[in-house]
Amino acid sequence: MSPSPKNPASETDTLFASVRPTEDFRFDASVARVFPDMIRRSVPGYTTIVPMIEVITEQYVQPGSHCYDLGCSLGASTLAMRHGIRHRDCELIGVDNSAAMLERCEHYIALDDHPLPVTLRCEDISQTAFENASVTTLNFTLQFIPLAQRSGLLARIAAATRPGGVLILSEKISFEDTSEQDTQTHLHHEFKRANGYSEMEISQKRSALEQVLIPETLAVHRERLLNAGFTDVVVWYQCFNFVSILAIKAS
Ligand code: GEK
Repeated sequence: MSPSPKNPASETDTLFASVRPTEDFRFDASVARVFPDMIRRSVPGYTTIVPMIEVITEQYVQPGSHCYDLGCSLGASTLAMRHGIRHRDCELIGVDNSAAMLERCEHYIALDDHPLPVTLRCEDISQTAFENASVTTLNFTLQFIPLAQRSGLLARIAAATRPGGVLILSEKISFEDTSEQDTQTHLHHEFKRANGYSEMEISQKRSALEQVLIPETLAVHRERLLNAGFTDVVVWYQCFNFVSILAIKAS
């Protein structure tokens, strides 16, 4: 079925199912087409974290503020935030630098029956100007930002966040302890196998992501968030080597 404007068809992820040359992973049209299936079968906890983003947004959103979803992809977290925003005078802004992702995101936003407008911006989040924020989400996006840019980005978000506002940061993490690293990596691969991915798919995807998705330890994330200007850092979810963190700016 070809995608219609009203119904962007989502396909099963078979992108790494046959032998292909190792190239860095890119968020292009072929990834956008299979993305909902890919992320659900690859990221432990994703299907729990997204609905919880609605709950957290509802808790921390402030009237007359801006809410940002950075690296919004097809808008799953954007829609969760939208449904958590109870104030009609808020602005919800989704940002992604993949035109292929945003094209599909626009369709999903249009299909969602909710009165709060969503502004979508096709830009690199390292260039995004933030202001008057109450809730910002980086749901598995910071891991794709070059290491040297991460502190500056978080500092700009923290500076633009109102007292009492939050950043929801979900990431794949690494571990200092090699035995813990091995155990968590093994369990993540078992999760992918249980979701139907073959050894070849797991290994080819891993090679494609090696230079693109750079995980860091929880200690590094915690220290960077505190240095950026957030006052409390709470891990609210972990499944294997995937976490979601709430960084709060004290009121
Ligand atoms: C979800 N949050 O479904 N600027 C803007 N966007 C970027 C950049 C950048 N520099 N780098 C990567 N992206 C979503 C899932 S996916 C996570 C987020 C994953 C975008 C990229 O185009 C992709 O859409 C998204 O970040 C990461 O809740 O695929 O594991």
